[in-house]
Amino acid sequence: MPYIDQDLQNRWFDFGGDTIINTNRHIRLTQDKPSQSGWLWSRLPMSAPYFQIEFDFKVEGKGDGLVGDGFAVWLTKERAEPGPVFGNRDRFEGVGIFFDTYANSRQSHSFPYVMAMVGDGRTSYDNDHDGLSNRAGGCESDFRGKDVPTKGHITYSADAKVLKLKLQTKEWDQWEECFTLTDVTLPSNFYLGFSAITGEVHDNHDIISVSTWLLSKSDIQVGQRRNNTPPPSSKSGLGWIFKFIVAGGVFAAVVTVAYKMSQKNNNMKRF
Ligand SMILES: [Ca+2]
Repeated sequence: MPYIDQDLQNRWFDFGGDTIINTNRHIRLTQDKPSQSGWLWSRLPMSAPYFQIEFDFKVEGKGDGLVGDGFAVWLTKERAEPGPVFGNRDRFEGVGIFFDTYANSRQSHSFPYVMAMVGDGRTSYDNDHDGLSNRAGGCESDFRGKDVPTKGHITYSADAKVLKLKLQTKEWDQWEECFTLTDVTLPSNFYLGFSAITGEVHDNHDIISVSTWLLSKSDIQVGQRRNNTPPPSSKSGLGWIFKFIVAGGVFAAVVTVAYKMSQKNNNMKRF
C-alpha cells in the first residue's frame, strides 16, 4: 500500500483488465460480479535460483452457494496476456498455481481446491475438469471469506528443483503445507503474476500484499530442516525486486482509483 504513485502506476508491477486499486486496502482483480477478468504482473523478469514469495489474498463475495471462478499465481515466461485460464493465457511455460473455487465437474476433492500445473508452453489447462489431468500437486483449502488474513508462501530451489506452497487459512502464523513439487525447472527468466476471472458465478478476488526474498542456498536448507519459513536475512533480499508492506487501514478516507488500461490493453480486454 498504497500500491501506486502519483502517476497511478506502480514501479514494479503492471496491472490491467478489470483490476481496481483501492489504495488503502487491496488490488481487486475481479469484483463480485459476472464476467470480470483482471491481472497483476511484475514488470521485470526474475532469475533467482533460490527465492521465497509471500502473498496476502482475500476471496469473498455475497454468494453462499455457487461462487467462482478463482484466481491464479503465475511464475511464467510470459506475462500480461489475458486469457481463459483464471484470466490468463493458456499454454503457458512455467508454473501456474490455481485457487479454484468453482467445480466445473465432479471431483474427488472438495472446493475450494488449490493446485499447481507445470506448463510446457504446449499443454492446455483442462478447464472442464478443473485441471485434473494437469495436476502436479494440490490440496483442499477453505480460504474463502475468512477472518484471519489468508496467505500463500512459495519457496523454490533451482538446485533441488523443488517448489513448495504453504498456506495460512486458519490461524495467524499457522502454516500448512499444500504441496511440494519435485523436478520443477522454472524458465530461466520468469515473471510473477496474479490473475482472476469470474463468469456466471463470481467473487471478489483481492491481492493485499506481495513480498519476495532472494534466498541463499543455506537459507533454503535451514528452512527445510526446520520445516519452517526461512527467515529473510538482511543480506539476501534487498534490491532484488520489490516489496509491498501492509500498512493497516488507518486512513478514514478511502481513495479508490480505477486503473485505466492503455489503449492496447483495452483492445485485449475481451477475449
Ligand atoms: Ca474450476
